[in-house]
Amino acid sequence: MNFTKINQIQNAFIIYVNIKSFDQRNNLENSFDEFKSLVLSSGLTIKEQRDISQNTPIINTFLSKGKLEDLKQSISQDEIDIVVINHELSASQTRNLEKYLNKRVIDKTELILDIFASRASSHVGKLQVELAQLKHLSTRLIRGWTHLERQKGGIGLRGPGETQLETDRRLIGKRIKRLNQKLEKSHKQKEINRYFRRKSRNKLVSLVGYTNAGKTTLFNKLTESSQQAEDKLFATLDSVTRKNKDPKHGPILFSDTVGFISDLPTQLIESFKATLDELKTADLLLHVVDSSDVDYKLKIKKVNKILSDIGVINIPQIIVNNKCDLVENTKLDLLKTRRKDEVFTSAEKEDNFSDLRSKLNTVLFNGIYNGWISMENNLGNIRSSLFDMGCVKEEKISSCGKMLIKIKIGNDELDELLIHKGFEVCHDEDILLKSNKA
Ligand SMILES: Nc1nc2c(ncn2[C@@H]2O[C@H](COP(=O)(O)OP(=O)(O)OP(=O)(O)O)[C@@H](O)[C@H]2O)c(=O)[nH]1
Ligand SMILES: [Mg+2]
Repeated sequence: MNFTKINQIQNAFIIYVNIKSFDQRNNLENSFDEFKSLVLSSGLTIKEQRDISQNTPIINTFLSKGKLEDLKQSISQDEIDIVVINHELSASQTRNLEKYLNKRVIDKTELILDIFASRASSHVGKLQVELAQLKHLSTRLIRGWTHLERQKGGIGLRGPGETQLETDRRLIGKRIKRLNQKLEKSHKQKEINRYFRRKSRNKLVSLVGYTNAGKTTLFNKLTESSQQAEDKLFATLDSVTRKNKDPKHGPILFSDTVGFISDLPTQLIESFKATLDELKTADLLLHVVDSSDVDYKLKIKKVNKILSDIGVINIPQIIVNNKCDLVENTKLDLLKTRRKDEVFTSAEKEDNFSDLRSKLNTVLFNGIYNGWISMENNLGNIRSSLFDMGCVKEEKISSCGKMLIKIKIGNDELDELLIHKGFEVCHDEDILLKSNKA
């Protein structure tokens, strides 16, 4: 199904509305800037902008009559192609505003959906975005339908326009069903991948955080990957999982995910459910924060709220204060003394990665054992799983024919293996003795 792309239209008049009756504590200090970044990310040019304040939203038009009148005078009919508002509008509010201003009007939801549509590159990503767009569209059609039905006096008086609406609704319903079926298949594949991961005993660490915090930059450094990291909102849409490349870590898989934003459209959350569901299976979340951002505290709360809304609860989290290279040293020192559990880094400059590594190893593995073990020969299956986990560093045979293996493994995992009869920890001196005799 084709959607009209808003970035084909060039000049935007953007309206930032501060509604005083809304909880002001929930308002980001830089929310006007964030709104402008969103508009620019969609490909539009900001021709004019208005920052207005209003006590409450008006049911029919969202904006008050006085404000609307003022806007109508300001919007140049020749230069402006589209009007963008930083709130979610109902279908009828959009329609009424369009009629009044004689311009196409889009709200924040439509703007974000469009950015997602332009960024989606994988097959699954594209399906998920189309599903979100259709769900959004279907709520509008339903509202449009009831509106017309009421106007014309109900059943029996349906005109040709209404029949078209009915057809549209049926086609949309059919397409939504089909998309859900296709996505179901890819969910199954994900479940299989999860099963094999658990079997391989690799730990899964998911990078989460507000959009543009630096998740992909950190992910690339940890896994020696080259995913696209950009100074753009929603640069990443598809989650990617790769093995850690640093020998100082235990067996870990890192997963880069889509960034969050305040008021993420519910249709998107629903459609990206499978991708987001993966977060529930993570052993640890690295919550990446842009520490140079004035709103970082509120953004941490917003990310945690979305995580709890999608059921990602009780998963250990390490806050990674990123972009520390942009923070003043005295401020940074103060923060570091106050928040000892958190990591302070610059993903770009690879600052302080040793602290990140040691915290990861402590949380995931209760520290790391790096040394020799000995095993009876009947424990060949444990030997092969140690190889599968990538834990084995060296291997020898002892004088009495036992397997001697140098491993690097989490202490928790080691404790589990020590339950097996014939599996023992050896000291380096024992190894020299035992293997010298061999
Ligand atoms: N100065 C500085 N810039 C950084 C750092 N880490 C990331 N950046 C920049 O911040 C911008 C966003 O980085 P990304 O890694 O794409 O951010 P993200 O969290 O993956 O963003 P989304 O995928 O949109 O959610 C890019 O321009 C990076 O170069 C850092 O430590 N210091
Ligand atoms: Mg990213």
